Amino acid sequence: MYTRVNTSLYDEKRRVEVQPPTIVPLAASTPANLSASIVINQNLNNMYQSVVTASTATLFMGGALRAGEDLSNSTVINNPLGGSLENGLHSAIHYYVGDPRTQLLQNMGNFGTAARDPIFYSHHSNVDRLWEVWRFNMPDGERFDHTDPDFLNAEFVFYDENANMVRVKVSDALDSEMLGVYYKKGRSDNLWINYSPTASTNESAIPVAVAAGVPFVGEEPLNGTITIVTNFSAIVKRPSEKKPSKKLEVLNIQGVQVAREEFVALVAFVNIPWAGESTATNSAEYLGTFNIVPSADKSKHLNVNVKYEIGDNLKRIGINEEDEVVISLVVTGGSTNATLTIQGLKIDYEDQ
Ligand SMILES: [Cu+2]
Repeated sequence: MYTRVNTSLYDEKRRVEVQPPTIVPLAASTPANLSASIVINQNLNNMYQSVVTASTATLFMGGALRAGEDLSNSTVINNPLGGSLENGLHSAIHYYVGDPRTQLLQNMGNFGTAARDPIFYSHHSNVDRLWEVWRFNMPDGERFDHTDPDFLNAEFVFYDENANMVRVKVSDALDSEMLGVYYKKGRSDNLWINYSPTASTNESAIPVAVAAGVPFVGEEPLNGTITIVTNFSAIVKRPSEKKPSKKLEVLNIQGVQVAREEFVALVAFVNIPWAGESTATNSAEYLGTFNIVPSADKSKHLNVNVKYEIGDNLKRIGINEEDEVVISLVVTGGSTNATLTIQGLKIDYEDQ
């Protein structure tokens, strides 16, 4: 219904290549010539990794918003900005709907213009719906939002339908029924909720990585910043003690810095030292994607931590006792000017 020209739902500034019946890929690295069934499998795994295994509020939503933080220019290093829902799924749709014939992927591919496209409102309703599915419809039971009072009491100012200014707190928006919104769980949700990614490798890639000279990288501060142009692999230590049953094993890509001048995606894999732009994202080695959508304000610049649960991935590959794993980061999506740097890599146990 959004494609009918001369209707109020139409916007000419959209990517031509992903008009129906083409299926939008959720990974920016997806080559254009893949068959629909491969794109569907990659999308199902993307959904699985971004919603099902991202079981904590921090992994799924990002860190709790605190008073005074400028979200579009965050330098709060220990507070991940956005989680898998926002940086992965949500931003992928912004990127793919935005029109590459325009300078800043207008309209949807740029946060300064996204709401000019009517599809924005359906997209954001679906993002809100996925939050609800994450809260109440996951196989491991109910999940919980941040309880930090600084987050719950953070306020935003809006105009209501009578053009009066109203203040809304985060805590006012947590119960969708209170907002008068009811979401039905779609039958197709079961496809990704129950998706079971198979591994493309079946043993630890550490010996291969060591032989190939893949470097060991520890947590920040390192001796220097690591610049990633296209792809980078590292051997990363796992915690030495056994994982307590109530904790999650989490990779923390520390201090990701990038200018927000153009779209760029950071794709993470485990146990594939040769991972590159064409590595498929439908297997258990895929951890997730951080999609950085450009900002019209050129002074904006990110400095954030990016976290992915990796315990489920390692279990599916069959890596249990190994002390180290190979982590690969692929920079893709943008033109070659984007410089992305990181400050360290750390694997830790985090509370569920
Ligand atoms: Cu959005």
